[in-house]
Amino acid sequence: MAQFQEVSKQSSQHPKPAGLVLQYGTAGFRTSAKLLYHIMFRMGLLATLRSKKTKATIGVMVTASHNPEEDNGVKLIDPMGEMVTPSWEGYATQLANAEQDDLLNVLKDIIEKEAVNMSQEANVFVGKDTRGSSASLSQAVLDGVSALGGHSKDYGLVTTPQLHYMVCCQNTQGKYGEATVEGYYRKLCQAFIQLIKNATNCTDDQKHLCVDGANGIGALKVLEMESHLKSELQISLFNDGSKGKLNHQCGADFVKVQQKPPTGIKINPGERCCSFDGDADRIVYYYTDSEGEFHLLDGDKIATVIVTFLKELITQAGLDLKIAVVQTAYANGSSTHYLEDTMKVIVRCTKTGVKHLHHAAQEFDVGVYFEANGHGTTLFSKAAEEKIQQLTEDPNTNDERKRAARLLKNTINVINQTVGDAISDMLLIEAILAIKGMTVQQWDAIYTDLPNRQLKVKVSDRRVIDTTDAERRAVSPAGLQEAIDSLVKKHKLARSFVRPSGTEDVVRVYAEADTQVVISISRAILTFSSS
Ligand code: G16
Repeated sequence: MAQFQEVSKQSSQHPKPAGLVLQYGTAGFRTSAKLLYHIMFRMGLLATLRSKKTKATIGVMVTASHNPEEDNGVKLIDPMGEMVTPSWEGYATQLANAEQDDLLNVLKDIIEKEAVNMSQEANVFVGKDTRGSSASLSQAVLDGVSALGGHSKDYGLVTTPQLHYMVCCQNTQGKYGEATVEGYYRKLCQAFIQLIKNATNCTDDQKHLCVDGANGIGALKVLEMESHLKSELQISLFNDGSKGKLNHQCGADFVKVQQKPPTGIKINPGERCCSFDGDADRIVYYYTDSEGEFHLLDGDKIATVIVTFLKELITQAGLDLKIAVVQTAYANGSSTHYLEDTMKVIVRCTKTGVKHLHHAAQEFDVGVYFEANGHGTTLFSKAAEEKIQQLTEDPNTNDERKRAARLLKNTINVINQTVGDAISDMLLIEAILAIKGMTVQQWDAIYTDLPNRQLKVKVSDRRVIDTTDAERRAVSPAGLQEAIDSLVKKHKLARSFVRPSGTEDVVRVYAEADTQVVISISRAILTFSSS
């Protein structure tokens, strides 16, 4: 077959370093950029097969998100804009690790197992972040697509969630929106402007936000979007990439893990600020008080304010919709208690990785999912969207119910339901705070976080750690969980766990308790883990 000859020829230009083994991790492949050329070419091949199989457009995003500038990576996007299905993650790993002379066999094996019709057309959307290596790596993806005779559309520099959005728009024949970056801004900003009309007495302070762009793609895209906001949100942009290094001492991951403001930002006491990560799929908020103390409003607080807003509107609209919040083991214990005991909403816990949270959230009429690190969004079932739409059109509905339904409709339109999206989340939170007339301090005061720490430990092989119970307990190596339990039981409200990262070559250690003693727990575990 001519296509296979082309694959053979082109793959020799993107050779695999012999012996290199990589896994499709939490969000795709991720490692030092120089080791990724063969992976990119092969993911171009795989995306083409997936497109033929699903008869739909597939997305390939070249990014290493929160990782340092020297790394890169790739995320595969399925037809509805969600992360690629787990069985194809397995194929991705097989294809990535096939030695050069075995590549065609592995490829043919996937074609056979999935009964892929090779004469079916294939379409792949490709995007990239601002890393120096992204241009040549995304070219390798495009080469892979063309080697198997697929069509590609190169969106160039886009945020990861923008590419997810484009894929969904394309495969819904425009029902979800227009598959262009301009179309994305128009849809989100029009909905934001409609929402903000419900904010009476909105002061200039309320309309102002400091944004840390992590020196990445999110900064470029915020600038691009600004004119669509018609001054309803005034953004002071920091870490815009003009001088600083990507994710270095800035961005959502730095702020969340270090629990301090990024460098490169000038914050006045009380001022509302947020940080994006390197591909703008995560966001965290923060402020400093008059004493200079730093206050972080992470993914848990974001989920809480969103679910509060939605629950109020759903009640006002008189709708019977099942709402849930999906979290991971990293969720602060105070947030889970508040959501379950005070808000009385269903809370689910899944493994780390938005793909897991996304699927859990799909089981509800309204599923708000957020990782503590600020990665998340809200999903509405088709039935919920239809009920809301009907209510906006119902001539027999009273004004209060209609207003609530309209607010819900615009809320749905400001949200990117395909994946966590820093820009969309930012617009939603800004609208909620403005409508509720809520300051960042009032939002922060909804509940008080338990003191917590997250550390990274370098070990020779992180895969020796295996976990269960949504990563809350370690099953190997022997003795590790017992060591954690004996430390945890000495402290009030204490909780701790370890898990291997799926994006970095480290083990993550998390601990929380009612006092700063968590630091000693996490240090002790750190000592155990690295020995
Ligand atoms: C990715 C995933 C997130 C996950 C994070 C860290 O985020 O999309 O769901 O929380 O990695 O994962 P891990 O702890 O396994 O390293 P991003 O923003 O880096 O793509």
